[in-house]
Amino acid sequence: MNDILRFATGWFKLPALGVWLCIIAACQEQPKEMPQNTTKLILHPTPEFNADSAYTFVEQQVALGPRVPNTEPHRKAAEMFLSAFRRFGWEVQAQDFEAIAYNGTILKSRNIIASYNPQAKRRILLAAHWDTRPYADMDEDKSRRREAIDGANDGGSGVGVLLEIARVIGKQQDSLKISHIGIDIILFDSEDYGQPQDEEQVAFKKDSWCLGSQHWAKNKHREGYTAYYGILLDMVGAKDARFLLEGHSMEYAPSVVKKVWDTAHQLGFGKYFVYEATNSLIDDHLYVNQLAGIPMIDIIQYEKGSFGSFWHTHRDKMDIISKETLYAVGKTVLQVLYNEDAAIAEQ
Ligand code: AHN
Ligand code: ZN
Repeated sequence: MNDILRFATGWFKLPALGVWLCIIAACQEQPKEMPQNTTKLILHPTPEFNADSAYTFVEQQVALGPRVPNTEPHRKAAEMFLSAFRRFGWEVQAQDFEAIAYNGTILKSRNIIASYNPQAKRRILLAAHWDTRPYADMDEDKSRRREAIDGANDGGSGVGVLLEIARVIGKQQDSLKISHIGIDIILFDSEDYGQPQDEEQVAFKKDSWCLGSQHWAKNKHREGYTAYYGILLDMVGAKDARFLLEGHSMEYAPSVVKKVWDTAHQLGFGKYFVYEATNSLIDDHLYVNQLAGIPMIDIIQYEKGSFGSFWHTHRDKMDIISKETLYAVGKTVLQVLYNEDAAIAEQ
């Protein structure tokens, strides 16, 4: 009798776990309710975001070659970012560290941190990863899957938009000068060295992506650093990109998602910023949320399980980058920052 009971409960436990996993997966696919643009926002004046300039910043990165950790283009790119932020009048620092990749490779890594108004207490954090993938593991051509990709979109685009934001904010004087909030831009390194998707012999290693954000979240550049909230840009440059409501962003920072998407809609960028839920992703914002405790959202092209057909292939190069998309994202983020500065000025 006991044996039968044990057998019965044991038998029930296995499918029960499976059923739970399915429920969790199904829940993630369900659209989460979000009121669409019910709040009419005041759009405070901002300086112009120059899409040609943002595009040039992407081109300059790609021109160096793939920015894979432990390579010359990677070293050069870091120097280029440091001098660009300095030229734009931002305070800069490099956080150097050694990350250990999924396969044991030691990656000489650098998080690049630029600060505007470093003394201000109320801060907004913007971020993107700057390294590029050492593989094209999703490429159709199997013979080229172990060659590094250009990463114009994946790596280049987010950084291009953030450099342009830093440039225009840095050069303002008088009425368009941001003076109440502080802004930090972190370019995370070693995000894209995750385990290849076509490699089955290696055991799955948790947390093999996003090594730079994991390091920063555990070792902040300033003791006790925190921010009101953060916005991560990842793959924000492709033509006709659509940014959906990503699961972890909705879980940790729903009001920030609403603010950003409402702002985009009011600026006329509704075709890019779509009020539609998509599942939760492992990306730098996850570690900033979980380890650093700063609510951070992800603006990322991801829909129906896909980051775009060019993702992690050799087609991720300059010709998929659209100035219009860069503009929609850059102008939206700039508007959010200026609205935030005006809100604090009015207090
Ligand atoms: C994963 O593929 C697990 N996360 C997406 C993070 C990523 C890769 N962003 C750019 N490349
Ligand atoms: Zn990638």
